[in-house]
Amino acid sequence: MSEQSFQTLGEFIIDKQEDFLYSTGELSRLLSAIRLASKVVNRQVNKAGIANIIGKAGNENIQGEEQQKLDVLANEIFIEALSQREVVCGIASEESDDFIEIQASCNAHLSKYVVLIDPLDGSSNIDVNVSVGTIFSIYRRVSEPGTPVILEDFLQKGVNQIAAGYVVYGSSTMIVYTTGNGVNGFTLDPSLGTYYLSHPNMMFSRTGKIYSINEGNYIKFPQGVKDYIKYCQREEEDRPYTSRYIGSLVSDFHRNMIKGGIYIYPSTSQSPNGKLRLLYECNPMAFLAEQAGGKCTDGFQRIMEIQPTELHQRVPFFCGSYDMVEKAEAFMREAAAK
Ligand code: P6P
Repeated sequence: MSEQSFQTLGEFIIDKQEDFLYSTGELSRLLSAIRLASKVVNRQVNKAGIANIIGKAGNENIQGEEQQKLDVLANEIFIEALSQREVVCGIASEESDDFIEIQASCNAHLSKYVVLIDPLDGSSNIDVNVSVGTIFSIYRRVSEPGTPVILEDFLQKGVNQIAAGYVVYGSSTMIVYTTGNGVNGFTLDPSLGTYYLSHPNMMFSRTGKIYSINEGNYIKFPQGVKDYIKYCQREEEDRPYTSRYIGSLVSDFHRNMIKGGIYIYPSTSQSPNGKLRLLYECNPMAFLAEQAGGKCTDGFQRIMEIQPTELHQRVPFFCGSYDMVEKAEAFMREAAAK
């Protein structure tokens, strides 16, 4: 890569600061904190195999999932980086039972942003060297500056997001994010520790030929999902489609945004609300998807219109190329009408 031909993430953040009328630079500092933390996590992920931090931390998170050592470490790294910038008054994380009020300094409680984060999504893939990711979502607090942060600051609809994005720790490490003016992707040059703008104005194709779902759960799926899977597999028109499932949301989403496709994690007979968490997985990915011309629903309604009621609530998730999500929804509505 000829560095001089690409803008760095730092320069991009500053350039885009003007997009925010009367921007005080707080969001820029917040995004820079995420950028720094991602580099530290990237280093840990890349050496996990030799640094004896692979494997389980010996305890469970609120999801009842075995916490991988890197999960715990990534959570600490992002919380530390965000706390030090005095631009975040509260953080909610998949790895922390309750939200965290930032008391780093007397100024933190005056800051206007809260961050919701899945610090290391897909972490069960770490031991088998498959890509993992960080997902983040940023809101303005709804409570008064200077007062303690409250649960309602976090239980906001996805349409209120100020920014959202992910880090994918894959064959290369990338940050992909939006502040509501399109989606841009930045690739890390590890030799310099610098992210460069490599994927400007990322867009989903209107349709695609990749469907991404854990078909091992087929027997537990709602009828509409079963019908859609059979539709994808029929030899008609531009089908059968290709099935691709990495088992890491960030990686499956990223591939679909580049190649076109749909990712589905539906409700099942065992998990009526599916597996993915609304606040720090589905809403940020939905913001990115819509900003990239895609669509994101729970099979019936727009994900970003769902009013959250609990910090770790789950929702069914259909996300990707607009026409593919529309088609899957049509099967869901048809099955529900029977
Ligand atoms: P399953 C990882 O645990 C995750 O939250 C997503 O990253 C991924 O897409 C999904 O769960 C995989 O779940 O049940 O198919 O293994």
